[in-house]
Amino acid sequence: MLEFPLINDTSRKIIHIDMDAFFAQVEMRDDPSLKDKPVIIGHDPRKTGGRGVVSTCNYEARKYGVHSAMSSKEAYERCPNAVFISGNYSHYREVGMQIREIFKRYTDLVEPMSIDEAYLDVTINKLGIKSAVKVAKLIQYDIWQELHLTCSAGVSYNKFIAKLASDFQKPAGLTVVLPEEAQEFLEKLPIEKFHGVGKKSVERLHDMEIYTGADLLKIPEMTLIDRFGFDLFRKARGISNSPVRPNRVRKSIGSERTYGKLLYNEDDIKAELTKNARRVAESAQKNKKVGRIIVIKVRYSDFSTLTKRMTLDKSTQDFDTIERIAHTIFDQLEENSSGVRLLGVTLTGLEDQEGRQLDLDDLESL
Ligand code: TTP
Ligand code: MG
Repeated sequence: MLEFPLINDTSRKIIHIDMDAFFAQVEMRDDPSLKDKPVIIGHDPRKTGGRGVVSTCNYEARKYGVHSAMSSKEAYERCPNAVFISGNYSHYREVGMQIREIFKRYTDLVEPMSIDEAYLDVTINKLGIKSAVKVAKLIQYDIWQELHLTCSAGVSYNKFIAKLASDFQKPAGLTVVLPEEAQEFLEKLPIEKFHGVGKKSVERLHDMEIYTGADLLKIPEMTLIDRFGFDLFRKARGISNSPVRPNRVRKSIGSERTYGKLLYNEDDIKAELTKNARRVAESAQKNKKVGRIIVIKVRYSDFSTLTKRMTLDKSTQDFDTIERIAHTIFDQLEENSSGVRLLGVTLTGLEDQEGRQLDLDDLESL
C-alpha cells in the first residue's frame, strides 16, 4: 500500500511556449535571402579549423540530421550547403525580452525556463479569458504579427504536460491535453520524451524493457519509486503540481534520494553519495552553472537530519570534485549507528559558468 497521498491538481490552466528554431528563425527573419536555405547557428568550421558546436539550426538543416550540440565539423559534413552564422546572442536576448513582454499582457505568472521558453499560468489572466487555448492562440498571433516569429504552444493543467504538448507538433503547433486525455497522451510517449528523465535513467529503463509511458505503469509501484523516484511515479500518472514561479532565480542544484531499505554500511552510503554527486554535476554542466559550496544532507532512521557544508576556494561543476568533497564531509560527521534513510548532495552559491560561447542562458539572471 502506498503511504503517499496522490493529489492531482487539474484546476490550473498552464501554457508552455517554445520558440521554433529560435536563433535560426531570428536570423532568417532579419535576412530574407536565407529563406529556403539550411541555416546553422555556429562558427563556420572552414574558418575556425574545425572547432565549434552547433547552437541550433533551422528545420531545413534538420532534414540533413544536423542538431544542437553537434560539432560544426560534423554539421558541415552532413550539410555542406548550409549557411553558418556565428550568431548574435545579445540580439536573441533582446528578442527574448520582447516575447516576454507579450506574455506579460496576459499574466504576470510567467516562468522563463531559457531564452526562448516559458511557462504561463493563465487560470486567472489579465484579459479575463476563460479558455487557455484562446490565450495560447492570441499569444501565437501576437508574436507572429509583431515579431514575425513562430512558436509552439502546449496547453494543459500542469507544467510537465504543457511542456510535452508544446513539443508535440513543432513548428507553429498548438497541442491541448485535457485532464481526461492526459493518461492516454502520456502512455503513448516514448520515455526519453519525459522531461526530467536523464539519459542514464532512460538507459536503465530500456534495460528493463520500458519504452513508453504505458510501460512505466507496468512497473510495480514501489520498484518505480525506489529506483527512479517519486517524481517519475507521479509524472507517469500525469501528476505534477509544481506552481509557475515568476522571477525564479536558481540558487542551488541538489539531488536527494530516500531509501526504502535503510543503509548501514559506509560503502553503500558513499556509493549513494556518488550517485547524487553525479546527478548534481550533470545538472550543473547542463545549466552552465558552477558553485563554491557543497552541502550534504543525511536523515537517519529516527528522522533526525543533519546538513553539513564545505566551501571551496574555486567554484566547480566537476563530478570528481563534488564527489570527493561529499565523501570528505561524510567522513567528518560524528559516528552514528542508526540506519540512513535519506542522502542528499547540493551545490550552492551558484554563478554562471564563464567563458562560454553562444549558448543557453537564464533570462531571469539578467
Ligand atoms: P531550443 O528551444 O532547445 O531549440 P530551438 O528553439 O532552436 O528549436 P526547437 O524548434 O526544437 O525548439 O533552444 C532555444 C535556443 O537555445 C536555440 O535556438 C539555440 C540555443 N541553444 C544552444 O545555444 N545550445 C543548445 O545546445 C540548445 C539545445 C539550444
Ligand atoms: Mg525552441
